[in-house]
Amino acid sequence: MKLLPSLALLLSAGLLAGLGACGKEPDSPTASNEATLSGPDAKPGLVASDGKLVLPVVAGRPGAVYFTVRNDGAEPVTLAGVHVDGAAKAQMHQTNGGSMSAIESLPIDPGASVVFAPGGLHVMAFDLSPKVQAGGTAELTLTFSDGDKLSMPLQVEKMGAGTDMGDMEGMQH
Ligand SMILES: [Cu+2]
Repeated sequence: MKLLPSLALLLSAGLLAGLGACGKEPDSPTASNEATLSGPDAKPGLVASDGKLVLPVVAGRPGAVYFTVRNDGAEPVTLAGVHVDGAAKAQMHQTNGGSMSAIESLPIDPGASVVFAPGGLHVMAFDLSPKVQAGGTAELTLTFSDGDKLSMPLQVEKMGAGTDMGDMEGMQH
């Protein structure tokens, strides 16, 4: 392979997205496997990291999910839905000062990262299963407007002393 790895990844992503091949990549039965190395639910060109689910102080309240997703692809994508394994329902929220509101979709430009972090964007996970316990893991699945999905592991944590969850308390969901 004479292509740089990152370029090869972009080319693979373009191929999978139906954007057209440049024709320089020789046909090979293994070429189509490269883009699936990170899992069957990996949207080409997107990189997710730092996933965690913070449990509520009071059982029965929603938990909060934080993560980072970076668009390494050549095309803009739009995050259109979220699902948390072990939660009956999940929703993207944006904190605005002392309150928060649900957001339906979130565009991510090529080269851009979107950070879901305390005080800003977050995913609320409602009606958490008792199986979701601190020290364990859960899974977040992002759905994009083109139907592609991206799953990532979440470290499940108790709310720590350093975690600012003050913005969760005033909001009626
Ligand atoms: Cu919220």
